[in-house]
Amino acid sequence: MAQFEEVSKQSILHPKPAGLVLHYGTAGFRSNSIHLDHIMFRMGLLAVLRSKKTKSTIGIMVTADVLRYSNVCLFLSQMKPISFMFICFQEDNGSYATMLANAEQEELISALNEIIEKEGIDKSPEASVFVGKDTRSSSASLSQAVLDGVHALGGHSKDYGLVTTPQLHYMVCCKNTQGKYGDATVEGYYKKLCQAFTQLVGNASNRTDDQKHLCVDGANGIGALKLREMISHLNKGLQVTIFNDGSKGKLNHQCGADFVKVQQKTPTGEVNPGDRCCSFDGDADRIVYYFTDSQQVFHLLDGDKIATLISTFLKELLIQAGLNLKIAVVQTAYANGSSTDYLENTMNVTVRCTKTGVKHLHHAALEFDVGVYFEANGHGTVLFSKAAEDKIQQLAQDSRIDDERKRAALMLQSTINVINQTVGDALSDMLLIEAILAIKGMTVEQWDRIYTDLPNRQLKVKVSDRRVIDTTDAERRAVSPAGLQEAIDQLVKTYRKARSFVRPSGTEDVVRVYAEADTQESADALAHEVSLAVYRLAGGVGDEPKPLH
Ligand code: NG1
Repeated sequence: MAQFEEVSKQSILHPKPAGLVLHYGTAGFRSNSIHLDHIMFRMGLLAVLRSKKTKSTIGIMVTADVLRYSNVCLFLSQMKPISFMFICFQEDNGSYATMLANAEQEELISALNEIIEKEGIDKSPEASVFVGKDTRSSSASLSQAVLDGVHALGGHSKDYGLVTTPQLHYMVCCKNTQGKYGDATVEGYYKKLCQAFTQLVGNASNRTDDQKHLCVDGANGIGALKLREMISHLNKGLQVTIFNDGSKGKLNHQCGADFVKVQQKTPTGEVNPGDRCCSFDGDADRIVYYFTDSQQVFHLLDGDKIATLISTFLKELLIQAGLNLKIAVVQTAYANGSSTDYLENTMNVTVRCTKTGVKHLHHAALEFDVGVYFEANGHGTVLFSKAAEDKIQQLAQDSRIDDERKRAALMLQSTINVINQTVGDALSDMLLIEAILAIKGMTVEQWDRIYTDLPNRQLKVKVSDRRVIDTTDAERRAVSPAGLQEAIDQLVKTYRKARSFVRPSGTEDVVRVYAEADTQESADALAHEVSLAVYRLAGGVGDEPKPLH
């Protein structure tokens, strides 16, 4: 077949280093960019096959949210609410991608044929692939490799150039819904979100300039660039000071959502006491808020606090609108115990816990009329079922209802439009949070006081093979190696209000340890003791973990 000849010819220009084996992890392939050229080319090929099979547009994003790595995410944001993020073929969970990525040069065509046969792919439909990239220096050549792969197999491509990961998800969704979700352009994205934001804050009376002011740490990444573009569509409805905007500092270095969440401190840059601040991550799909008080004490408002604010707001609106829709919050084991307790026992909201990784949260959220999902690190969004959207739409157009119900229905409608339902999106989440604070007339301090986080600590342990750790119960219990869970249970018993779990990271070669307890000293001590147990029972390498204090 002529196309396979082209693939063979082109693949020589994107050679696989012999013997290199990479796995498709929590959010795509991750490695140093020098190892990724052949992967990018081959994911271009796979996207063409996926597009032919589903008769839809596929998105490929060349990005990473942590320093050092580049990764490639493949996704299909199809008819909402079916958004298959990061999954190459619906059921295979990345195994075709892994097979294709690791096929030696001479095995590539037979690997492609195997996928075509197994999936019964009809080669005749046209294939369409959207490609985006972030600001890191390796992204330009890597995204070219993706485009080469798409073209080698005869696919059509649209190169969006520099965009955030959530923006590309939005484009793909718009294309696959024939424009029902919005215009598949960056301009269309800004218009949709900003119009909805402006309508929402129209419900906030007497908003002062102070309340409109927000300091944004752009993590020296693509988010800073795109936020600057978006501001012009906001008609001064939000006054943003951007720092770590990429003009000097390095991507994610001493800044960004992950730094702020894990280090529990402010990023590099001038932040005044009381300023309402937020940090994006490198590819702008996560956001956390924070402020320092007059005593210089740092207060973090992470994904759990964000989920609480949003779900409370939505629940109140649903009640005001008289709509009987099932709302739930989806979290992971990393959610602070206080947030789960508050949601379940004070807000009476259903809470679900899933494995780490947004694909798990996203799918769990689809089971509800309104599914609010957030990882504690600030990665999340809200999903509305088709039935819920229809009911809200009908109510908003119903001329027989009273003013309060009408207002609530219209606000729900604008809320749906400000949210990027395809994936967690720092820009969209920021607009929603700002609108909620404005409507409720709530300061960041008041938001913080909704509940008090249990002190917690996250640590990493290096082991020779992190796969020796196997978990169950949404990663809250370790089933192997033998004796580890018993050791954790014993340690947890020695602290008050304590909880701890361990799991192998899906993105780094480490085991992650999480602990929370009634005081920071106890959380730190427990995290250290559990790290030691991991080190001793799961094949730790290097020096033994040292106490934090
Ligand atoms: P791993 O490395 O599997 O823990 C991390 C984050 C996830 C998710 C992915 C993808 C934590 C504890 N883990 O996964 O929540 O965001 O990266 O970026 O924050």
